[in-house]
Amino acid sequence: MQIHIISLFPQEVESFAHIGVVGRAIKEGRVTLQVWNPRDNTSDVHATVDDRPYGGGPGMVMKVEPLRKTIQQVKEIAPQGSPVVYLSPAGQVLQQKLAITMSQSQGLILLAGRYEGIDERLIERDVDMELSIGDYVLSGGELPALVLMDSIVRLLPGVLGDDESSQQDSFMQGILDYPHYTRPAEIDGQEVPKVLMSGDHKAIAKWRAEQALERTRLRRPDLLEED
Ligand code: 4GN
Repeated sequence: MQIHIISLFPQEVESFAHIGVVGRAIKEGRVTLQVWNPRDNTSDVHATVDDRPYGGGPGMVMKVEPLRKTIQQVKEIAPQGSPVVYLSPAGQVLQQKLAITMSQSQGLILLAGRYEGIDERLIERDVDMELSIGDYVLSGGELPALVLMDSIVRLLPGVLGDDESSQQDSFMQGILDYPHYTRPAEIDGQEVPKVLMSGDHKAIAKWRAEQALERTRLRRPDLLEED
């Protein structure tokens, strides 16, 4: 999969991208990451990427032209049909099933905004999908782009080994994960549930399924409602 991230802070993206599971997937060539700076597509001496909002108000707005030129550049090398995704609190909220769908794509073009936002005409003409990672506001779209990338890359074939398989993850079954324990068997009077030490694999699977369902019922009953 080709992932392209358009950002005014390419070092922020690079500094988080080459760590852990995602970093390994890039190193192994299962994913390519290219980061593009719209400032490289300016022609004035000040390399202007933002301007004051029409109608007044605080802050600055990202200009259309440097972003549009950058998107066109990326589209020249990205696979046909790679969607342009703008990370924004006003977008559709990311869920596991959307990450699964997006993991089928050959390429993704992620647009990370800054300041008060992007000129709406760029969004209308050049963006395929507006996506949010949750109901809160951040100072830039870089972290949301990295969150989206992580949620997708870990689903790609071969990225996770058998023992870290995403099939076992919380949400892949549509419910929360069961609780996990490792050695020692007792810490300050807190014991590991006995069934996990029994060696009875059927009983362990049953206990874990019950725990997962019960904590979903208590913490996230909304996940158990059918849509
Ligand atoms: C996305 C972007 C939160 C999200 C963002 C989110 C940068 N904050 N919930 N901040 O996915 C205006 C310009 C705010 C870009 C945007």
